[in-house]
Amino acid sequence: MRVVELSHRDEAALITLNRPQALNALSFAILDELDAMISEVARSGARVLLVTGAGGKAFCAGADIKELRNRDLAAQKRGAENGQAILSRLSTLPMPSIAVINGYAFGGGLELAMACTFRIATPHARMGLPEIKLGLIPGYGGTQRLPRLIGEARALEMIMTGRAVKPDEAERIGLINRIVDGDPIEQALAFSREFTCYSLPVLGFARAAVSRALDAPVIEGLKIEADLSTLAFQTRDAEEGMAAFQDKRKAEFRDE
Ligand code: CO8
Repeated sequence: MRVVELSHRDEAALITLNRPQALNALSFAILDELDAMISEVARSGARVLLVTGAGGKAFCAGADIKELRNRDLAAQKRGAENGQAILSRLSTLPMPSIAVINGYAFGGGLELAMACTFRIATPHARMGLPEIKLGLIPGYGGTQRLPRLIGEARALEMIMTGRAVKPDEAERIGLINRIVDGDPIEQALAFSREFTCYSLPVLGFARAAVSRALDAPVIEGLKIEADLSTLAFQTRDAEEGMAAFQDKRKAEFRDE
């Protein structure tokens, strides 16, 4: 049995962290496999990626704390940079992604979820960055992605207290997009169909514009938006979308 499994459902690729006995904690072996799976998803024809955890109790309880001990500082730095690079590859995949948070998402687990385009959570999910309780701070992107999602004050509160939030608070502060009842994978697929019906490259321009704009002063962000919206006009899908509007019919996008 692999510690990370890749399967496909309709147009979706599904990555499942499969180490439930350790609450799907991110061992170095899991991270390596996750990296390989992300490359496989990039090459696949999938139009959305779902990421979840096996076992029903945890999405992912974070970095494997037992492995982090007794390593020299150079190895710790390489480890943080490697984890960051893997999650950045996930966030810049050609297709959007949804973290299906079906239990605990702590530390590196929440950082993994935050690298996805969207996050949905089941009612029993709990989310937090508890590194401070270990004498650590987040190292897989949490200090950078959390304030972008929920703002500086709330991010500092979560990071400095290590407090876990429940789904209703997570939804209110913008950490997750929605709370889902019933089969979370079915719910994620239903959510994904709200945007996979549109042009994949144009969705990519939208994601790139929003993520670049968050890193840049507004004046540069506006230039990026002008460039990327012009690129959208170059697609056949834009031609089709506007023609379909005028012809009063449903557009048939072909991702080109
Ligand atoms: N690492 C290793 N093992 C873990 C982890 C983890 N993060 N989380 C749970 N486990 C293991 C437990 O040790 C236990 O194994 P065993 O039965 O062999 O002792 C098994 O999973 C089940 O866990 P619990 O018995 O603790 O289950 P509970 O239901 O009682 O509690 C909790 C669930 C609350 C989730 C609890 O397990 C917990 O607090 N886990 C740790 C959460 C945490 O602190 N996560 C942050 C880790 S640090 C991090 O992510 C930093 C990332 C950046 C690193 C950059 C440097 C390279």
